[in-house]
Amino acid sequence: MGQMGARHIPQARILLLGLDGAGKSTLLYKLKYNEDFHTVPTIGFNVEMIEAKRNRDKIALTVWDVGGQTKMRAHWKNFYQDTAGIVFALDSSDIKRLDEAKGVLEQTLKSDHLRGLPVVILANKQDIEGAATVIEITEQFNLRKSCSDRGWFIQPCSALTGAGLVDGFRRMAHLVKMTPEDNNIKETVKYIKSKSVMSMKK
Ligand code: G3D
Repeated sequence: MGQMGARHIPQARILLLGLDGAGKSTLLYKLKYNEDFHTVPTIGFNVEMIEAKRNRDKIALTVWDVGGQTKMRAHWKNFYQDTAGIVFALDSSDIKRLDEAKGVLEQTLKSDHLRGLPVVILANKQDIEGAATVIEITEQFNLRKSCSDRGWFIQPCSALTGAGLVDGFRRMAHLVKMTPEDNNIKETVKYIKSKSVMSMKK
């Protein structure tokens, strides 16, 4: 699909968040070359537009990976406005950092700008032996409680093999609420140009 086509379908901005090392860049890259999804490179290597089916309609998800290092997390809130959904990537194999990820997710979901927005948790790195399962993560993160005020889903996946990725983003396409004001790519470009923090991306 060309860029021209992408302009004519509704778009939703999705923030791809998670700790550093969770696999965000890898999964965006994998999606970009996945035949099940058409993606259109937009304005930077960490923003991808994914065309997804939502019932019979097509919608475009502009997926923003704004970096997970501690210094970048402080800037996540600059991207919250106009966000329609959150994809939170986890390194399910890094058991030692699961509590840190839980804390960061909880903190993120507390933001007023993100109130009620759907969240898809990608339990990434399932290809690694000993990775926490979605059942274990659901319990450890107390997701039923912490996400009780929004649509949510936890998807096992591997950014390395690609398994589960398309399903995760399809799930998000179904969960996002589309409104007439949904930002289009021009608005998105304008927005990011106004944000100097992009230069701080790792
Ligand atoms: P980030 O963008 O969230 O910081 P990256 O994370 O995409 O840079 O991934 C961090 C490391 O995890 C990379 O390894 C990457 O190859 C690896 N990785 C990402 N997803 C998976 C996965 O599903 N399975 C496995 N086994 N590894 C994964 P390096 O060695 O380059 O640091």
